[in-house]
Amino acid sequence: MVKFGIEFVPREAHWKTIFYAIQAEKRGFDNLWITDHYNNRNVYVILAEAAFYTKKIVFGPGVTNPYLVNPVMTAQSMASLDELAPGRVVLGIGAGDKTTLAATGVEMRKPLTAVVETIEIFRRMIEGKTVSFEGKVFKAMGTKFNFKPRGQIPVYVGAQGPKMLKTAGKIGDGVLINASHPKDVDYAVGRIKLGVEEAEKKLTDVDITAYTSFSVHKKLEKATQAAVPVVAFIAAGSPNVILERHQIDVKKVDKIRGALRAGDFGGAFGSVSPEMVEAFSVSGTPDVCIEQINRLLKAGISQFVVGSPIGPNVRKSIDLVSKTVIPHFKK
Ligand code: F42
Repeated sequence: MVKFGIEFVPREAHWKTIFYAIQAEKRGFDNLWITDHYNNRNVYVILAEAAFYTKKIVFGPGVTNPYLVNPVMTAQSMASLDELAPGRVVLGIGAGDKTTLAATGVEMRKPLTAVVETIEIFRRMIEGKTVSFEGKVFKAMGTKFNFKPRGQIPVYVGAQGPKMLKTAGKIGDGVLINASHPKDVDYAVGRIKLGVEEAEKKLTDVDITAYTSFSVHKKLEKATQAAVPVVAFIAAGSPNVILERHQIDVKKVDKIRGALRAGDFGGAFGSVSPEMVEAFSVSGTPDVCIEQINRLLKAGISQFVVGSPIGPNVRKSIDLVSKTVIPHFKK
């Protein structure tokens, strides 16, 4: 049965995120993902609070990166979190968001290698081993915890590029695909499959997760309107190959890119077309969302993540998803 996850960007006060997390758990969500960017609230502070205020939801960073947080510190944070909520934590790790990383001046060197090495160090530390590791990006020279970690923690890899997707299939317990459209998920699953085969695993051994931009409201117009700002940023950040996959005019997206660079948000959002909303979000009435989720299920996902903006009113939209969308798939 498909799992439902929910993503929160902790740019709001901690108690608001936790309020929504409690609501999501009560309303039947299986997974809680908190994004990690230096310019929002700290992901582990929010997750620690979530550990105390929730009982069964599975949660973790979605996703942290190896550049701002060294692999041993990721292992330490996750092992500590696992003591607060035994067996309920999962690690989401990715290369890191280029734009926010650029602002810190930290160089994003060999992102694929960095993610692979992080997972290697992470897993060994979590198993309580003394880690001696000499990678191309990271080193661990006899690192070991002064406490006994509880043991294995599943690792989900945030991936978009062809190599990262394949690697995620090969070494990940799950993959977080940043996509909302079956065309993109189809492509991703094809790449993940290659990695799964290389590791002699089954596709069902990997939790294939669509990390979507989602917006639901009883009125279609209100749902899609709420998705527009997020879609503008996704379209602007999409490589041209993805725009071409959706037959979106690159010139129109260049206009959005220019407006965003100039700080003209009105102009940027005003240039978002219905095709862009279709390509880069799951948005609409509950029935429309159900239809779109069905298409993603056919493309091969096992977890659907309700991501930003969730809807014009987050609290009401969580309720609406829980009353209409989740029961459709979990009856
Ligand atoms: N990023 C954040 O910073 N915070 C978040 O909360 C967050 C959430 C999130 C959720 C789901 C998801 O899928 C992604 C998310 N991201 C988040 C973004 C994530 O951190 C990455 O930026 C995003 O997934 C894009 O990365 P990518 O998978 O496309 O990989 C990039 C870096 C890439 O270039 N991949 C190439 C590929 O083909 O997949 C591989 C490049 C390669 O092989 N490099 C070589 C190597 O060894 O690393 C080196 C080549 C050389 O230069 O020598």
